[in-house]
Amino acid sequence: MGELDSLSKEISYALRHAPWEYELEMDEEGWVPMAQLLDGLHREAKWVDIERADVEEMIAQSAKKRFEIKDERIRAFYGHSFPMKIQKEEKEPPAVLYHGTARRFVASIMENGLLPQQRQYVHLSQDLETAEIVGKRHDGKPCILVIDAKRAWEDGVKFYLGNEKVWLADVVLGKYIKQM
Ligand code: HQG
Repeated sequence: MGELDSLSKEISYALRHAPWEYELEMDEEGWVPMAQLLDGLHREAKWVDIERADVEEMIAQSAKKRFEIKDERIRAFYGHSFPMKIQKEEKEPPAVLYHGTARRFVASIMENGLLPQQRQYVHLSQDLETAEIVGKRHDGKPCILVIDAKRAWEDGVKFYLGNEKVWLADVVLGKYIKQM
């Protein structure tokens, strides 16, 4: 793993899973002061020289859009797992969304719906290619599920914006899901 990938993993861990380990004060939208994040990272020998410019370079080089910097603050777009639920912007979804998953999870998903599991939200993909990449993390031959987001939205299911390729939802029932 390259240095920038390693930095992305570390910051994902800090902003999505364990902000307290880095003494971060996070607001309800997941923002933390950049200076606090850098201070937290500097306590580890590996990251003692890390500067804002390195974080910016990591974000620019990454294939996935995981973080956002605005003025003096940084946040993760999605993926959070700690108990304090991050408030996401509610938005009308595209008519169809996708979810790539393991074949072994499909029966349970069709019966119980897509559940957030360890995370705060269910993660959905804007396009097939993204769903394929997400699914491959769980299964070499992932199953792609097609979500009738239009019907779910019309029925009052809430969707939230992650980044332009990742959408979030609380739970998606099996009646809105078809296997490709
Ligand atoms: C499955 C990565 C059984 C669900 C990715 C998934 C994404 C069920 C797994 C982001 C279920 C959770 C999130 C049910 C859901 N029964 N299994 N009822 N409901 N599942 O990793 O969506 O690289 O928490 O299908 O690219 O795979 O970290 O979620 O397989 O955008 O930036 O439970 O994380 O982004 O797995 O991935 P995950 P995900 P990063």
